[in-house]
Amino acid sequence: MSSAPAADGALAKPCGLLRSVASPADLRRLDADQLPELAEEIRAFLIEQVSQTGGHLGPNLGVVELTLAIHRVFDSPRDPIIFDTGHQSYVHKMLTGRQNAFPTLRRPGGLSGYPSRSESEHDWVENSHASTSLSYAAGIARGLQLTGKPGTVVAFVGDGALTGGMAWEALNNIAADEDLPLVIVVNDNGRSYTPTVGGLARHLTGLRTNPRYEQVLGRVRRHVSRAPLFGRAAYDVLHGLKSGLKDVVAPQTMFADLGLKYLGPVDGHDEAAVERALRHAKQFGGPVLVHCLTRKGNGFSAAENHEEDRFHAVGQIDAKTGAAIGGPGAVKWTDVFAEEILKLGAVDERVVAISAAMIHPTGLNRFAAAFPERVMDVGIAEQHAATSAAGLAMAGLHPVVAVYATFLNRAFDQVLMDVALHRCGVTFVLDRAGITGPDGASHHGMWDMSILQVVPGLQLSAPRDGTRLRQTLATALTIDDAPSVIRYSNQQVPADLDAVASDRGLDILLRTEQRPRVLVVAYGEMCGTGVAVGRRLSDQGIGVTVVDPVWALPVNPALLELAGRHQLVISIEDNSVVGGCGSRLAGELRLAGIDIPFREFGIPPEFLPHGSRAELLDQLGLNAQDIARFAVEAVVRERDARGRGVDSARV
Ligand SMILES: Cc1ncc(C[n+]2csc(CCOP(=O)(O)OP(=O)(O)O)c2C)c(N)n1
Repeated sequence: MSSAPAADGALAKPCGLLRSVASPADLRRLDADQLPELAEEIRAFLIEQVSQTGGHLGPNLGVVELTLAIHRVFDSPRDPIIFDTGHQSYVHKMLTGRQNAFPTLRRPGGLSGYPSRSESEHDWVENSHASTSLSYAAGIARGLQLTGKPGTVVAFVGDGALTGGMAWEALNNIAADEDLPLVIVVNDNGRSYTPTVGGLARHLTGLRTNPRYEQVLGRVRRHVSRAPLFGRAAYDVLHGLKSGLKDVVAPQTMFADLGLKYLGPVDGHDEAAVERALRHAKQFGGPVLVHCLTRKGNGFSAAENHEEDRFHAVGQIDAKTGAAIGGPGAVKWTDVFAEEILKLGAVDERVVAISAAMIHPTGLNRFAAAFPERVMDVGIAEQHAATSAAGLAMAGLHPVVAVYATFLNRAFDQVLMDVALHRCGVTFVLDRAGITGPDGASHHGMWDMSILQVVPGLQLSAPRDGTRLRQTLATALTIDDAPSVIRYSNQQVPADLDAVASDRGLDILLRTEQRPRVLVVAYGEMCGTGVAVGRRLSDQGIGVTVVDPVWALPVNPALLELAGRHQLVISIEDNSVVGGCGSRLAGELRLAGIDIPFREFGIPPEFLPHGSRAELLDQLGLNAQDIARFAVEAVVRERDARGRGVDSARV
């Protein structure tokens, strides 16, 4: 594996103890009484750096002591540490030789905002879709056993990520394997973005808030730290004591009833206490769950007091006050949706909204404030969100499921079988579609239009501007016998782009006076690029029509007919070019016997790195200049061929 990216420009300058820690081995050499000072330096460093680059500040401030303890007790990378989601791995990065690269965090070519296998051998998993850590960890632990390798696997998982179905499937499986060398560290801060919801959250809160339990646990900890016992014996003492306590002070049977060994709750900001618990867990030799209580944003009052999300993710902020730098941002697609769903919901009581732990980021917060009883936060559970939406539709409501485009991948089968097969009127609103920017490969929303093509009856629109978003959302809420999908990016909403004509549901955005030769079909936000391509062609004397299909699915027969009147069709979308809207249209034309040269422009089927949307689109040639150049060359080639009496290019 290669090393961390070189920091271009300013290097972060860690000071004091932090400077002396370039690896977990350096950390282990420190005396225990030096650790509080180190923790303080780490927090100061995080605040200074992330306030400039933006990133997941609150989660990382909350896991400083946990991460220190894990790296002192376990021997990474021999003991693999798997971070669930991975947004809370900054401290781990700092302890594994990457402090200097922090000024490049989330910048093109710079340090990733998640673990990254190309950055460090200490990073095993870089998928930032939540709730996977226990499954990865179970697999690696079994793999170590089967291949006779030493090592204990650590799965580091938040209470939010524990609400996901995959986590429960893994727990069920792990509990059945008594010898699995696996320690599950639950980082319970009571929050996902907002407070974690559901029965599990209620159960954990019960443990967290029972003062008597905490007092007694203090005594348990002291007892255990003096106990001259190791491995299972030590665990049994601890567990025996706890079992005796639990019925008296706080019913804690859930994990134990599942068959999992449970240690906790431990104060996650008491490094020594966490270290002790982890050593016991490691010695036990089988799967143990260590329940640690932390505060998101700990040590930065602006974060600790931030009601909305404890600085889960910030842009640039003032490092002292936490105030956002730069005034209120421009209007984004999310803002338009937030306003419109509120309006539509006010006049239509059938409208209910479902969020998978992301009420604020998807813009459902205003609707939730106005109609609290009509909003369901189901936790990080996209699959359940989709199928429960089908249930709501069966009960006569019109659910709107608002998720990030990339996370809909999780719920593909539910959209297909539970919603579409049952002809349920559910609207899926996909935010962060297309290239999302600094969150990298697993966050780019470039798969949805491909996977949704195969869903029978599904209707999909990628609106090109705010007005079209309002219109298509209103239409979607009237579709009561099929899934409907609206998708848009995380960008500023572009200025309205009015049609010059409309044709049976198609919006014609540009039509030149010359005989139309080239048809540009543009989807969603790429309509702006489509019109720019059209202008360039027109400037070269090439007749062109630019069309926004408005509803990409089902394919409008009028679009096939329009295409048939041109000699070259170009499609532009910010989705994978494989199986996307362009490829679907090309297939439909072929099926209809309309034989026209067709070129799809979209994102190649690659995992794209982090970077700004504009830069990445440019690198991929998804800009007016490159697309227009292709079209002009194709037309010129055809003219030349015709001049030579050849009929091959046919453009
Ligand atoms: C499948 C999926 N859905 C949604 C998200 C968006 N998301 C990122 S972090 C997060 C909350 C995580 O909460 P928790 O695991 O408790 O970690 P914390 O941030 O509180 O440390 C969510 C919902 C995601 N990463 N993956």
